[in-house]
Amino acid sequence: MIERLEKLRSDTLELLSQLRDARALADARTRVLGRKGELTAILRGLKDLSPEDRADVGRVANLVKAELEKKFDQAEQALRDAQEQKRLSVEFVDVTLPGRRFIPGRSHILRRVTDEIINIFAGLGFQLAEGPEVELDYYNFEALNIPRDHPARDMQDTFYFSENVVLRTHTSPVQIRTMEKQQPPVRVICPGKVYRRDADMTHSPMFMQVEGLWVDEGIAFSDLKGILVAFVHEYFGQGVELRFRPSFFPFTEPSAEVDIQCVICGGKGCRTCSFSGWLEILGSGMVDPELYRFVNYDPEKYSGFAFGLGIERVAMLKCGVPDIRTFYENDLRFLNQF
Ligand code: 2NM
Repeated sequence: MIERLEKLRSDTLELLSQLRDARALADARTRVLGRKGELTAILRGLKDLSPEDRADVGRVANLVKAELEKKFDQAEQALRDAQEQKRLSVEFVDVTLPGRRFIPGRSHILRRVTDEIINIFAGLGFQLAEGPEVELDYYNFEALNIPRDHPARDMQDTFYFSENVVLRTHTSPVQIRTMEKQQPPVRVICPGKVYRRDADMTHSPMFMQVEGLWVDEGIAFSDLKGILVAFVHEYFGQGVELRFRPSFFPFTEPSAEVDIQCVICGGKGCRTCSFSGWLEILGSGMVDPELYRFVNYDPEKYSGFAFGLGIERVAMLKCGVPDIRTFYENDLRFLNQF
């Protein structure tokens, strides 16, 4: 028995001096010290020996077991140390390398133009109002005085989810919803994405609008003029002239389109303004009293004005961008110019 133990000890130590691999080491440990291992088998066999032999062999067996366990631990540790040394000799930190540059994000130019416009109207007492882009036909058309068979629907063809659910063609439905919820005074500014069946250099099937609405007792066309002049002077410059041209919208009467002196040539005439000196930037008008029926306002008591402008158009004019699609392509070489 003692000899068997001695042989197992020397064989195992010999094996340990050769093993260089963690897997082989773990396997060897199981073969010797595991539940079905050789040493474990010897220890189990102690019960068949005479009491004297059992004491001697048991003492030696326990010594061998303790020694081998310690040697396995050391061999495993040595292997881990060697691997760590190898890793450190291959991987190293070059403290002279420059750091990785952190490029902070920034707002998209359309976001910034929108914020600038909202801020100017906030300064004129307008509150921000927002609403759904997927809208009921009722809010997008019917309540804006555009019935199903009205020819004005042709110019605002849109994307239909069903007969009664559309992608909004303007943010006016937000204003209808606002008026539905509260009696005058109402003074709101409504920015957001809108959708139309349209696509060329200056039109996109999805674009952004800002619309404004002010309804109260005694609001007149002069108030509309005052507010829009204040806005244009603040946004495009104090000296910029405005021109109001009669126009038509189904939801306003009278209606006016607003031109400003060309920001590119200052009114002398250039390609951007088609050599007219003027740029069309806004639609506006006095809210048609017919609309007040839909929102339960008293048309004898209240009057108001509304206006709408396209964000992309304003951004294109301010930044000299010729093609609307470049706003949506997410090319940072383009966007970082502004
Ligand atoms: C425009 C032009 C003229 C407008 C009208 C309304 C509402 F909800 F009060 F009826 N919101 N926006 C309006 C009026 C919009 O955009 C060119």
